[in-house]
Amino acid sequence: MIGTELCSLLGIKYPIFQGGMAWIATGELAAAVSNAGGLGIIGAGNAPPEVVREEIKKVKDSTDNPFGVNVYYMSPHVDEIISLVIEEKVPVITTGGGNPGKHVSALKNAGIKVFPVVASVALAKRLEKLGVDGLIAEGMECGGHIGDVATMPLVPQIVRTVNLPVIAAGGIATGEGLAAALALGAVGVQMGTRFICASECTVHRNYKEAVIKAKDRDTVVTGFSGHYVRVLKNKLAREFKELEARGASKEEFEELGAGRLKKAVLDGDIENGSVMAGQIAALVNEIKPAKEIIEEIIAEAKEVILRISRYIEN
Ligand code: TUI
Repeated sequence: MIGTELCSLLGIKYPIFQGGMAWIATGELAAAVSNAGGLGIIGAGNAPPEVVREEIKKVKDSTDNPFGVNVYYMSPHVDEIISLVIEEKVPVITTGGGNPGKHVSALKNAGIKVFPVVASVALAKRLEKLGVDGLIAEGMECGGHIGDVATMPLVPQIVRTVNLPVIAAGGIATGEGLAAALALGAVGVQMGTRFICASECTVHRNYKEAVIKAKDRDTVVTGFSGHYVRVLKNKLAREFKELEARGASKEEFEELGAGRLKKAVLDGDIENGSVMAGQIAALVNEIKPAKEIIEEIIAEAKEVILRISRYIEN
């Protein structure tokens, strides 16, 4: 067993969060992860509240264990999603794509645990002052919308700056990654890419197969200043690179990107869709149930920690 203070804080068996990926992290996946002893998280993305309410219902119908919702701060529905999670008494909220500061006290008053994703030390400091319960330090190895610091330098800097539980994210999919995160001072990990390939993940099969096929250099970062997105290389990624090369405007990027994640996730169009995945995709090699993924990672991490402890000489 590997248990950390994160487990007692949230009432979960293992210190593993499943990334709240827009379109990908549905109620089915979140319920499977929570039933397996991790924290399953629904990705609200840009979805309207009625859609997210349905996903919350699916989780509540399938598990009594704690679960979360990820609120994406670039969504036009942020305020409504915050009201929804309060009304539904969702146990844990993670946030991404912006500063959730203005909602922290309302969420805390409702008894919700708040774990914002941060990609910088500056935002970590500001959010600690507002009373968040913990932070997810996300390095730029991860898939989707990214910051610009890698996990290995980001996590210990945030751990040394704040007095809060820190969860490491970005580039983690195995027990070695979990052990490394603990070594950096984190009390848990968040994994997105690995859970795309959970059997319970409802993403199109082509998307899962693209992740499984990916090798070390198969992701690329596309976008414009302040809005960078890591995806698997494909036709769409090449089109984004052409926009970058000719210094296209924010509007042109937004136009090219509109609806592309949905196209990959639901239609399985992995050439013209946005196939968001982290650099660790190369270590994701099979589709299996969330429970087996989690148990394998815990067993591997235990082995790694025991193995490296033998390097200590008396
Ligand atoms: O949010 C993510 N990753 C995501 S969201 C997403 S949905 C999407 N769909 C279509 C196109 C683009 C995105 C895909 N991947 N990760 C969490 C994250 N948050 N990474 C970076 C940040 C972040 C950025 C700025 C957090 C806070 C922040 O604050 C700026 C400030 O105000 O200081």
